[in-house]
Amino acid sequence: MSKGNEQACSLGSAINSSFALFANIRGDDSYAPVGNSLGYGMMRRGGEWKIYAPSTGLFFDIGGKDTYKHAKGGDGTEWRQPPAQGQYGYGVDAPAGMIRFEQE
Ligand SMILES: [Ca+2]
Repeated sequence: MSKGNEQACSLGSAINSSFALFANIRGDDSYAPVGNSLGYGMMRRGGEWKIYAPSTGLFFDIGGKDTYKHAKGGDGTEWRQPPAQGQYGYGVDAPAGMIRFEQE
């Protein structure tokens, strides 16, 4: 992948009706991905594919003091992909321990 390629995806990024999970536990990490990364769902299909077979990308980093060289991401923060039909992305950098999701 070339630097600045917005079509690139990595580190918890899903494309075309897939699911991707990136999970890192402990350690001081440095992330410098390019493009749609760090929890991103990309869909190049239309129609019913977006409704019945979405793309979901999740990025979890639990523990450590981490640095991010990307528009998304940050130590001790969470981020979410802007809503779009069939495309779901979420990332969290949490302190040591565990993460829990609750339905609102
Ligand atoms: Ca870490």
